[in-house]
Amino acid sequence: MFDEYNPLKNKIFRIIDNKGKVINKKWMPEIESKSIVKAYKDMLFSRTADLLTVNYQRQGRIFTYPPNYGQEAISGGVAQVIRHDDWVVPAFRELGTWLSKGVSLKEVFLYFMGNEDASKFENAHNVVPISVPIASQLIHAVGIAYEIKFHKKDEVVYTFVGDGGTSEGDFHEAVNFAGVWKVPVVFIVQNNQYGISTPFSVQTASQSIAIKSVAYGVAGIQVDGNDFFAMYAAVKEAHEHARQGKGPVLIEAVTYRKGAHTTSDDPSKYRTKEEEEKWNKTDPLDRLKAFMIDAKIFDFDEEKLIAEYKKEVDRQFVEAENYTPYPVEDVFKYQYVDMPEDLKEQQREYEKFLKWKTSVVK
Ligand SMILES: Cc1ncc(C[n+]2csc(CCOP(=O)(O)OP(=O)(O)O)c2C)c(N)n1
Ligand SMILES: [Mg+2]
Repeated sequence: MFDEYNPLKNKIFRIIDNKGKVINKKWMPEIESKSIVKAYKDMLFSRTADLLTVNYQRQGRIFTYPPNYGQEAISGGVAQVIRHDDWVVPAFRELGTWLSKGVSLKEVFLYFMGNEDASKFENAHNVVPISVPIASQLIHAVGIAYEIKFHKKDEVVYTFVGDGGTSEGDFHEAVNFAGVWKVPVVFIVQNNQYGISTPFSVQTASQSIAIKSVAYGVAGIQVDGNDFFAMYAAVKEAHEHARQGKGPVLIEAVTYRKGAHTTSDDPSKYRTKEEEEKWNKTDPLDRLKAFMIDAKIFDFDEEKLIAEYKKEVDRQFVEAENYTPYPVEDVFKYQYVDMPEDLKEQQREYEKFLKWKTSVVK
């Protein structure tokens, strides 16, 4: 696959078209109908949770949240392949992947409510905390993969970054050394066309992100990230490549961020309705659903399912809301053994602000 789709050929790996028709039989993965249905339902759950979280934020019940809306097939593909002992080294827009590894929605909510307890991801095995400093996580991923290789373990590291993140030095350092050391790491670049308001057209002069893998001597592929089957097939191939000691793989998953960058952002300021409509035709859930209808395996009441999912999401959200609030000093106390004066001052100011807030917001 990595020869046929060598990024120098500038060819995107795709299996179904926008209407869900198989256009690339050769690479269609073998997958049972019930697994396809499950994958669709998982993606639908993730989308339901995501859309509801934006509503909670608008109700003032959670802080800033980065929606995954439109990017679900990427996690959907990873979820088919990733094993219990494999690692997830995420950025901050990996909802589906977290859920597939056993992170609870409640923990995700707590994190975006600012509660550090949630970062432990207690029931998830080998998932490291969310990383907001762009691309910094990639270095950690390569370090973990180095340890795996050193101790000859059968584990693969999955790490995620956005298109914007590929312009950070950390991205290049990470891919370079992953290549030199031939460590088992799969880099998944979620190219959702924007880094906040910066369009992909000004992110790089390279013909793709995938092609950057060539310079580092690493296998790479550009995949239609809104095509569940293509993502699944590419991730599976990357997984085997990494496990067999052939070194890292860089997957550029081409997708579109249908929502805002975060709930603090308004994309109507920097992109057009026409552009959004064009990408709407590539929606990952619509395409998979069209495939399932054709294959006569779409046999459930979707509206009813969404209603059930909403209840479950709400239940976990209320649990997070009722979780013991974190002590204010937690925000300040972990950086230094002895807190410097300016940090003490910040803490005092923050406490004063909170007092004021509770006096005006009843
Ligand atoms: C080192 C660093 N610089 C700047 C920021 C502010 N910031 C947060 S998200 C973001 C854009 C990220 O874009 P991209 O990598 O494409 O990921 P996406 O948000 O689209 O998933 C920026 C600049 C940050 N978090 N970290
Ligand atoms: Mg982006």
